[in-house]
Amino acid sequence: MIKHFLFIVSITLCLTSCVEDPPKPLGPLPSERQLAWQELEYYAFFHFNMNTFTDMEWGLGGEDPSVFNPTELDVNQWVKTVKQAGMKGVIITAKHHDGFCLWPTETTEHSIKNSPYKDGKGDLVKELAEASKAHGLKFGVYLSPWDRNSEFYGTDTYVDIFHDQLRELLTNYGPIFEVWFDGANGGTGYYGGANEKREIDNKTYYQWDKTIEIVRELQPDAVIFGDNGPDVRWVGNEEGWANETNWSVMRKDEIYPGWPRYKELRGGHYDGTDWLPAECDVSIRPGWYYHASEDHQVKTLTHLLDIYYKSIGRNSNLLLNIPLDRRGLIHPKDSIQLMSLKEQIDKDFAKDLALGAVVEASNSRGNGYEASNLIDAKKESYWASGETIDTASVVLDFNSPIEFNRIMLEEYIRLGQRVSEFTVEAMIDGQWQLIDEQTTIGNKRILRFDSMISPKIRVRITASKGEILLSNISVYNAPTVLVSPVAKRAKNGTLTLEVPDATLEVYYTLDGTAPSLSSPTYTEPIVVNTESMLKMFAYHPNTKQRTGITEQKLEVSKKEWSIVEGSDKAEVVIDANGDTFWTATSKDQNQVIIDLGSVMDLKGFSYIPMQARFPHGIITDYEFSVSMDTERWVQVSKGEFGNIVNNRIRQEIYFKPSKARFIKLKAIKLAGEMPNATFGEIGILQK
Ligand code: FUL
Repeated sequence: MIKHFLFIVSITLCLTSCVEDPPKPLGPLPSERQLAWQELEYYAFFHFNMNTFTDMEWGLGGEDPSVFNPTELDVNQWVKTVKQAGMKGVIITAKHHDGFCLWPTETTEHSIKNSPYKDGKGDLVKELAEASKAHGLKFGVYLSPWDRNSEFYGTDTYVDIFHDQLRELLTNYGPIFEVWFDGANGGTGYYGGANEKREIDNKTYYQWDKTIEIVRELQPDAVIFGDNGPDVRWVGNEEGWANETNWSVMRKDEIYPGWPRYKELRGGHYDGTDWLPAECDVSIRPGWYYHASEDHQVKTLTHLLDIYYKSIGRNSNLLLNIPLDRRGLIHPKDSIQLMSLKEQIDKDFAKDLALGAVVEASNSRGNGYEASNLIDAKKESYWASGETIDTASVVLDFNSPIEFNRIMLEEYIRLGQRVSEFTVEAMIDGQWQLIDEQTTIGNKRILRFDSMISPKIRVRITASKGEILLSNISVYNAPTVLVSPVAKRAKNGTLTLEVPDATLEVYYTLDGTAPSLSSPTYTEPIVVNTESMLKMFAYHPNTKQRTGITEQKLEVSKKEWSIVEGSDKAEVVIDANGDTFWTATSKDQNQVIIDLGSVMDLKGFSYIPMQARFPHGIITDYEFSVSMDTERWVQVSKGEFGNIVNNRIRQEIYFKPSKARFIKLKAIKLAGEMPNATFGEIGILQK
C-alpha cells in the first residue's frame, strides 16, 4: 500500500518537475573545441611580416632580414584596439609564404633574430601572446606550409622543418586557440638562391596526418583551420561572406587543400559526414598586408556591417584582418572603422525585444524543453519539438505592437545542425504576413528586413533533419545606419546619390553653398552637365540626426566624349567610374587621346590611377597636351603626380586656360616594373 502511494507521489511530482530525457544527437556533431571556437564569433587577423616592409602581398623568399624594421611597434596598441572593437582573439602570421619567421626559430636563419628589430633579440610571437593574454584575448598562429625561402622546400627535410616550426610555436607561447594553415602552395620562389619553380602535391607533401597529430599533442584545445579543416573550414572566398544556406557539416573526405570545388565551402553539404563549420576571413583593406597606397580604401561602415551580417549572421565566424603598418601599429583609419562597426553592432543588438514576449510552441518535448527556453537568453537551455516532430511553429506574442527589423535564431548545435527550411511571419491586421523564407540556421542566423510593426511574430520550421532544437530566438529593432550619401556619376552626366537605408533623406546643393534642411531633397537621378560642386548630407527624419556635410567635385559630363587612340577598352577611362581601368596595349604608346566632342574651355585635367588590388602601370610623371585637330598639339602641362603610389587618389592639375577639342595624357614615367601605363579615369577642369 505504502509502495503504491510512493509510486503515485513520484509520478505526480514527475509530471510537474521531472525533466524528460534529452533528444538523441543527429548526424555529425561538433567537438568541444569546435563548440568553444564557435563562441568566439569575431576575432582579428594580423598580417605583419616581411611583406609589410617590401610593400608586397606574396614575398619571394629572398628578402634580407635586415629589411624587417618596425620603428614604433606596440603590440598593446594592437590588442587594446581589437578588444575595444569587440573581438575575442587574435591570429598572427608567424610565418607567411616568404618564410620569414616572427619568432627566433632554431629551424632557419630567416627570422626576426637576424633583423634590426630589438637588435635581433625580439620575439614578436611571444610579445603578442603575452599582450593577448594580459587583455583576455585568445591567441592563434598562422604558419604557412609553403615556404619560398627554404632551400629544402620540396624535400622531406623541409617537411621536418615545417613540423619543427609548428612544435616551437605550439610549445613556447601558451594556449593557442587556432592554428591556421593556408591553402596556397608550390610555384616559384627563392628557395635558398635556386630561384626556380617547385611543385609539390598539396594532398600528401606536408604529411597532414602528422601535422594534425602535432597540434593535437601539444595544443589539444586548438582548432585547426584549413580548406578541409579538420576543425574549421575556409569559406571559399576572401570577401567575408557565407551562403545563406550554410551547413556546418561537409563530406570532408572529398576536400583537400587547394580543392577546385572550393565554392561548395560557402554553403557546406546537407549530407555532410563531418562537423566542419565555416570561418570567413576578410581584410579591412583590399590587401592582407599594409600598403600606404590603400589608406583611402579602408572598408566603409556599410560594407563592414554587411560582412558582419553575412558571416556571423549566416552561421560562420568572422576573422577580420587588420594589417599593421610599417611603424608596427594599427593605422588610425582602420581603428576608426573598427570602432564605428562596434558602435553600430552594439546599437543593432542593444535590446532583445523577445525577452518581453510570451512564447508558445505548437509542440514540445516536455519538461525541461519548453518554448520559454527560447527567450531566456541562455545558450544551454533549448526548446525541443518532440521525438518525431520535424515541423513546428513558435509564436512570440508581444501583447501590443512593437517595431522590429532583425530576428536572430540559434540552434542547439551540440546535438547537430538540423533545420533546413523555415519562415518568419508577422501578424498584420489579423493575418500572418510572410517576412522571410529561409533555409539553415546553425549556430546563429540573423535576418535583416525593413522595419515592421506587429504584436506577434511566428517562426515556422517547415523542414528539419529531425526533432527541432532551438536555443534562442531574439528580436531587435536596429536603428537606421546614418552614413554619408555616396555620389555616383554616369558618363552622360547622371548623378545618383545613394544611402543604405530608404528612410534616410538626402539634402544637397550643386553650387558650392552649404546644404540645409531647406535645400533640395534627392528623390531621383539628376542630370548634371556642367562642372559643379556637390555638397550633401543624410538626415533621419524620425531621430532628426544628420551626418556631416561631404563634398565632391562633379566634372563636366562626358556624354559626347570618345577615345581617339587606343583600343575600345580604353572607353573605361571616360566612363565616369574611377574603379574601372585600362592598361595601354603598347608600352610605346603609353597615352590616351580623347575627343571632347566639341571645343571646350580648359583650366586643368584630372587623373584617377587604377584602384585595383595589385596596382601596376601607375603614372608618376606625365605630359598633358591639347589640340583642335589631333595634328598640332600644344603641351600645356608636364610634371609629376606627387606621392601617387602611396596615395592612389584623384589628382587635379591646373594650367594656363586653353581651348581644345582633343586632349592627350601621356605617361613619361611609371612606378614599378611593368612597362604599360594604366589609366583609371581622365577628366577636365573648367573652373
Ligand atoms: C591567402 C594567402 O595567400 C594570403 O596571402 C593571406 O595570407 C590570406 C589570409 O590567405 O590565401
